[in-house]
This record gives sequence, C-alpha cells and structure tokens, in this order.
Amino acid sequence: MAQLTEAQKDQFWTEGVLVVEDAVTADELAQLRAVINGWIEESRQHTEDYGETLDGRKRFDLEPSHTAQQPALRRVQSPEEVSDVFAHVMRNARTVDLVAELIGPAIRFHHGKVNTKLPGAATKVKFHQDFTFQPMTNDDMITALLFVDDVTLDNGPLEVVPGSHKGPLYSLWHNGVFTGAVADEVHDAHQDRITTCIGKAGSVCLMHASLLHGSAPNLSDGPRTLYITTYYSEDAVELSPNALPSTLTHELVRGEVSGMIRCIAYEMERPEVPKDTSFFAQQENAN
Ligand SMILES: O=C(O)CCC(=O)C(=O)O
Repeated sequence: MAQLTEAQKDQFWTEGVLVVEDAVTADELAQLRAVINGWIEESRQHTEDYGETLDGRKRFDLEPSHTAQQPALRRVQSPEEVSDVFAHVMRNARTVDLVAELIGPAIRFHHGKVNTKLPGAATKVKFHQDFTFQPMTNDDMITALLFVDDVTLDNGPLEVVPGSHKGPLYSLWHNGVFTGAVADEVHDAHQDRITTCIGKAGSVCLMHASLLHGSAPNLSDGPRTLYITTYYSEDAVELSPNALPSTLTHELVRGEVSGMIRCIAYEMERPEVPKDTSFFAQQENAN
C-alpha cells in the first residue's frame, strides 16, 4: 500500500526533507520512551562516557555539564544492539516503508543513534551534511529522525536548508582538523534559507543524507529526543569506514539483494572516524 502521495515524494526530492506523522504506532512510541527514560536514569550513576560499541568506543555520550542531579546524556550509539525495542522499530516501523518508497524497494540499515537534548543541557549540533561522514557509491541515502517527543520551535528542532542536497558537498576539515562541521561562512551564506522541522511525537523527518542541517540547544523545560536511523539503497556500497559500526550494519530491511553496485560521480574529502564517543567531541573542535 502506498505510504506517500506523489506530492510528498516530489517535496522530498525537491527540498531534500519531508516530515510525516504517525511513523510509529503509539505502542512503539511508548516503548521507546520507556527504554530512553531508563537510560537517562542510569546515566545519573556515571561521571564520564560509558558502555561499549562494536569498535570499542563508548556507547553513552555525556555532555560536559552532566551531573547526577541534572543528567545531560546527549547520545546513545547503536541503541538497536542493546534494546529489542529499538531493533524492532529500526526493522519494522512504518518509517522503514516510507524510506523504501523513496529510495527502495531494497534498502539496508547503515547506523542508528538516539540524540537526547535534556532540559538545561546546552547540546547543539553544528551544521553539516551526513553524507560527508559516510560516503557511498551513490547518494540514495536517508536519515530518518523520529520525534520521540513533540518537537517545537523552542526545544531545539532540526534546522535545514531546503534544496541544499543538490548543491556542493562542503568540507568538514578546517586547518587540518576534522571538525564534523561546515565552516561558519557556509552556514552564514545559507542563513536566510534555514527552516525548522517541527511536529508531534511519532512523526518522522525524512532527510536526504546530503542536506545541510544542524540544531540549536533546547530552551524548553521538557526533553527533545530523536531516534535517528540511516538507511541506504541496497545497490550502494560504503567508501569509508562506518563511524558507528554495529552488528546490524548493512542489514537488508526491505526488498531483495540485486547483486549490483550503482555509482554516481562526486568528489569530497575523506571523513575521519571519531576517536572519542561520537561526533559531538569532533564538533567541540569547531569554532
Ligand atoms: O539532534 C539533532 O538535532 C540533529 C542530529 C544530527 O544532525 C546528527 O546527529 O547528525
């Protein structure tokens, strides 16, 4: 059954971004929230990043301001590896059907993460394009940002530059350092075109992996949590090491194996896998 109208598909390919409501069921949403709340409670016992992912880096990423009284867990890496609820949603939620309609029918899972912006935490995301962290032989790749909470104008919504997925791939290197962020001049040049992606909990923001985006701190007194999953066309192959490798990476979640590799032409600088827990540490090196 078709999940998206022709107008929605056109909007996605023209603007590189589309918000769709009811991407998970109420039950899936409640289960995701329960798991996340458990992780936030657990984080109170820690003073530094903890847990371990497949490549030996930490799984739970804490904002420098984190304390037991005011937890500032900002990222959980590859939650699907440690939670059946997340693995279920990554494979089965309506989100996956939406993505398959845009870049499928056959799609694979690339990586997943939870970004929590807790009240009082200054967590922000500097502008970047996801594709320049994870180049593939073709760019049929979508980052699906599921709103676990209502996303409003004051709780640090995703900010995007519509249409920028068709433009240049901007450098994330500055003065020999991989900062995971585009130069301030690039951000400033797009300032007038930035729009926000807001919506009720359970909605998903489907974003082309080459779209320029970032987000500001949460200024509200409630959390703003996203469950972010990236999927790619089955006929794309990775061109650099995966920055968030997991046991589920490359899993075929819809369609059949084609046995084909499809390539497009582009050039960009090689990305650098973070040495610390996540790209938040890399972005702290940006201006
Ligand atoms: O959490 C956000 O607002 C943006 C997420 C993002 O761009 C990322 O984690 O790469």
